[in-house]
Amino acid sequence: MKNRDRLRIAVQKSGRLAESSQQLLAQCGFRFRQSRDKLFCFGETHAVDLLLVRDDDIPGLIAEGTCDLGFVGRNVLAEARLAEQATTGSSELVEVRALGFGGCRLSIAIGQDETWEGPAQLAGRKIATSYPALLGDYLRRHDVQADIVVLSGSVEIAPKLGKAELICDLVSSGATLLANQLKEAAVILNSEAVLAGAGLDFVDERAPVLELLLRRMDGVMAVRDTKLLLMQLERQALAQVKLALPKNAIASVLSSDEDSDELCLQAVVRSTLDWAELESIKKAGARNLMVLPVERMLA
Ligand code: PRT
Ligand code: ZN
Repeated sequence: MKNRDRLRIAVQKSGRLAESSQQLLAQCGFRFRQSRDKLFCFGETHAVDLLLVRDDDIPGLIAEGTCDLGFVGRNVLAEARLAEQATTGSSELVEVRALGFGGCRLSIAIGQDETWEGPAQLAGRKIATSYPALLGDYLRRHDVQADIVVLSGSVEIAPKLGKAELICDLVSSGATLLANQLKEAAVILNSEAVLAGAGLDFVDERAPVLELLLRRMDGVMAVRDTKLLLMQLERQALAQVKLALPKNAIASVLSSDEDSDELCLQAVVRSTLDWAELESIKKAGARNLMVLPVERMLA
């Protein structure tokens, strides 16, 4: 492994993952200055630089050592990993963290009139996809032989064009399938954006920066759905109010005057809170309930 004093991360230049990836880095306290050609971002706050590229190039850049890490869909990473394993016998590409955005599924879709009875139904049929390694792996695992037609884009119109009978493509809302008279039959892979890497046991200056990045990312992700609940209540209502809080809430009583009957209660809640839940807390005796977003947490 080449020694380097700055960590280099590949990020999608534009597309579905671009904004959320950069936003996550900003939430971690990393600031960058973009080069004039907009392909490189120099880290101003830490020894971390970004390379802005097409998402399909990210696993290759990591595998060859040009970048140490990358923000990429699990679908792209898993496909590249399987393809590398098929050609070289192994792959060092790994998923370091799941990032909780860019969620979608890689699924097999069939005609709307067809009934799905299981993978055996795929035998001998033509399936169009941009993910031949993942589809091939699925077919092998189910002991089914089918004809994979590799397309780089517009997979959903392949059946209409007569290029294939079925498709295996990314689905999120399902609207694209519906518009093309197709329906989701089987999920091959549940995907989201991930932090990808390879051989991350650095012995140079990248080691402490990587540790800092991961620690801060974990901190940001841990509080993503966390809310801080503040409320006032009378001491005698405390037990009832605590019972009305969500099960995972961590509650503490804030009171400047130990003898006072008027208390302030704070609760850290690791889930979203809907109106009905707030109303039942109020009914139990809480007043002036406030729900505040939590930006950071250092455990
Ligand atoms: O230019 P570059 O090569 O970098 O970008 P790209 O066009 O190849 O990728 P991009 O930006 O479209 O997607 C990047 C990543 O976002 C994917 O690899 C997935 O991990 C993730 N993602 C999440 C999706 C979707 N949701 C998604 N819905 N990627 C693609 N789609 C497409 C899908 O291919 C289909 O055409 O959206 C359509 C289906 O959407 P629904 O909502 O109609 O089901
Ligand atoms: Zn792409």
